[in-house]
Amino acid sequence: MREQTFVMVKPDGVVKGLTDEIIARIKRAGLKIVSMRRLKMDRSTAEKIYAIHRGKEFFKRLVEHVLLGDVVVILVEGDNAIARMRELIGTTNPAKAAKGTIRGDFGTSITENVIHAADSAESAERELPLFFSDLVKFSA
Ligand SMILES: Nc1nc2c(ncn2[C@@H]2O[C@H](COP(=O)(O)OP(=O)(O)OP(=O)(O)O)[C@@H](O)[C@H]2O)c(=O)[nH]1
Ligand SMILES: [Mg+2]
Repeated sequence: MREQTFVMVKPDGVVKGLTDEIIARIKRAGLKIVSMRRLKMDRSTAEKIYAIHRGKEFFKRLVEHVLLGDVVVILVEGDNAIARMRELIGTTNPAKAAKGTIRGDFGTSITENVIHAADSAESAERELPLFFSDLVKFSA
């Protein structure tokens, strides 16, 4: 099924210069970069992206991390784009993520894990309009 998903290179990934490598991996997987831009996240948007984690012990650390520097937000489209992006990024904790995944190759800690990708269609539909409201099409 053709899907759109939301991907974000976190500040640690941007600072390490990983954006080009991440874009290359997404394209090599046959997925399309519909739009992307570099920006400084504001607190309210960061808290919306991670609203599901509000109240957890790591919530503040997580939000502070994405506010540390520029992020790169990306609208990715393609067949099964949501699940395929989750495969490309690897599991949350880089120490447990497989080699060959973005987090497995470049992540340094569970907070500095380089990249975010929406984990479901519901998350993608909630997260994409925060940045790409003019481009998002949900056809189901
Ligand atoms: N310090 C800390 N951070 C955590 C922990 N669990 C999750 N996080 C951070 O919170 C983010 C969101 O957590 P999840 O949504 O459960 O993990 P995820 O879907 O693999 O990661 P995202 O794509 O960033 O949403 C993770 O990417 C981590 O940076 C934890 O136990 N400790
Ligand atoms: Mg998540």
